[in-house]
Amino acid sequence: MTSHQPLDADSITLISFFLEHQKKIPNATGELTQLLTSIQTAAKTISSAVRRAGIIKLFGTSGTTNVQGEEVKKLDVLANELFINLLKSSYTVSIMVSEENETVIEVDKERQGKYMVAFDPLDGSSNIDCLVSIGSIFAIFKKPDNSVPTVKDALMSGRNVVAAGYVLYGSATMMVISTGDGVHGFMLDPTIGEFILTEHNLKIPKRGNIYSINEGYTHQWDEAIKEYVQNKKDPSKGKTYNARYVGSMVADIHRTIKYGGIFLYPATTASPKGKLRLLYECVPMAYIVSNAGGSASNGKIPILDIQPTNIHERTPIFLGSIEDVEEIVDIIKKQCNCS
Ligand code: AHM
Ligand code: MG
Repeated sequence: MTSHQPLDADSITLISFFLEHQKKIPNATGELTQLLTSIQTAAKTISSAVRRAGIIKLFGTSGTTNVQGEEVKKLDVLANELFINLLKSSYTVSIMVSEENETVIEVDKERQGKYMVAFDPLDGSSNIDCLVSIGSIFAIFKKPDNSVPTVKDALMSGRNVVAAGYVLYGSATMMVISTGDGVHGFMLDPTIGEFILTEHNLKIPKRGNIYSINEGYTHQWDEAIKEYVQNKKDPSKGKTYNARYVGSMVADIHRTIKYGGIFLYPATTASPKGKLRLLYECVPMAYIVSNAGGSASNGKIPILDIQPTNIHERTPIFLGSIEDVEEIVDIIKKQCNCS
């Protein structure tokens, strides 16, 4: 097949896929499909900016720091503005939470809809300038009622997610989405600017042979994490695992879904609650991985059961193949004598 070969006439685009899904839901209004259309426009635009960043002078820092005290990159700013503006003009969202904004973002009354969206517009910023994969992550929640949106509406647990997904700007751009009915991957065909269904009903292997963690922090881990990672390198403790760590959550999770294994970002002495944020990094990934047959835990309870108390709350996370996650959770429970 050459790059100029036309698509199969029966290719399914992301929007046609969700229109079909919407048809199956009685009383569906089409608002969710409208919202996903806006997210895919943001994703296409960010993908184009990422691919051309070196040429159009989008590498480097914007000169500011965000609420987390992290240096903000020019691409972070662009991606954030795209998400916010496109979601506002979708007329489906009342309130948003972004990694880049200290407080919740409210939509003007006349443009409000029934959804709350939490997103990390561009995750893995430290990988931007060296051309390593980066991504966008989002979770969509339904507001419980039509009341004026408040910060409380943004503090929903993962059990209230109606759809979540991520976009990987890797060797190709891929959007992976779940609305609770399987996990599906759509690859961006740059020749026509459409996301095409290429991975229907992704399933994560029950066990893998890859562990993914920043081992530079070994000295900062609890004993349970040290024991688990040590076991994966010790042939006397069973089959040894391969180590893979991109340092971009979206890339590390996408590989974990495709090949199996485990991704770990535990508490460290420097970050006692872990680094990754619950609402817009951990919950969407936990939702996707759980819907693909894997699991995600903070070491004690499922990530999806955590009730947030702060929009930028962090949590330790262990996520991936069901048996691999069970193994680390058992070691954590054994070491803390919790049941
Ligand atoms: P960011 O939101 O500032 O980009 O940071 C999140 C990223 C994740 O993509 C990745 O899993 C993690 O930070 C890597 O952190 P570390 O460099 O501590 O291993
Ligand atoms: Mg992030």
